[in-house]
Amino acid sequence: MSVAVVIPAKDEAARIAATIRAVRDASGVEAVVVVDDGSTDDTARVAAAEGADVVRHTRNHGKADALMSGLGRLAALRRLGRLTPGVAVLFVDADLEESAAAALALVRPVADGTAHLTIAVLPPQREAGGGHGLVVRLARRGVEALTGWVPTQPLSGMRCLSPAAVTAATPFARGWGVEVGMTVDVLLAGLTVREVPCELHHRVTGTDWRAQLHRAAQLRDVALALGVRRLRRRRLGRSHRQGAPG
Ligand SMILES: Nc1nc2c(ncn2[C@@H]2O[C@H](COP(=O)(O)OP(=O)(O)O)[C@@H](O)[C@H]2O)c(=O)[nH]1
Ligand SMILES: [Mg+2]
Repeated sequence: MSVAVVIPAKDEAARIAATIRAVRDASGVEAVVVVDDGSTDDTARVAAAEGADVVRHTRNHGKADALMSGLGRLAALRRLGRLTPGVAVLFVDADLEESAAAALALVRPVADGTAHLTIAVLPPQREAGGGHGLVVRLARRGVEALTGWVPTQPLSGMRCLSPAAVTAATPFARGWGVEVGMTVDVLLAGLTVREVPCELHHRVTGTDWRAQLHRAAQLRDVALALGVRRLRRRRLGRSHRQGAPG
């Protein structure tokens, strides 16, 4: 049940150590890569001190690029013989702290071949807040319209992918569109997606201006990821019709 963990992180110095510790010593975890996406705090140093393999972006590129950089590092580790070819990849947010261990439940269905992509479904969170309901609804309806499948938590970032799912899902949709784009691309490639309840707890986005900015950026990136895929499908439909024998 081998897996390589990729953790995207921006200004998570206060939480990253606990998150890394929660996954690093679990059986089957061959690598923990933290992608520090232009943090202005100590995230990279703390992550390295916990034994993670740290990739640094000198400036902020967004979550999708961070995950792509993580996959790049895994490819390099594979070439160096430090990672078993064909291992599953587990994406884990940096703000889960001790609860991150629960994300390892995503690995088994991928490792035993019953799913190509597993997605964590989180329980109600301890802190009040959240409330990006608008983006969640847009994402859910968008995925349903394109694939027929209705995700419970379409923006959930904890995901385990088989090598085939990685191929189908890359290059990722930009920024915060990465999760929605990934779900659609993996399903449209004919691969199996499964949701798995996981006892995960993360920092809940509040309601201050920073949180509002986060939601606006999420809304933009999710809408873009869906729009691009709708356009692609339309173009594909057109070329099929043109190619069809008359
Ligand atoms: N790469 C990257 N990761 C980010 C950025 N902002 C947040 N993250 C990370 O992405 C994950 C999810 O972000 P978070 O703020 O918790 O969003 P939420 O869970 O949707 O409210 C966490 O691991 C963050 O550290 C960013 O600009 N770039
Ligand atoms: Mg979070």
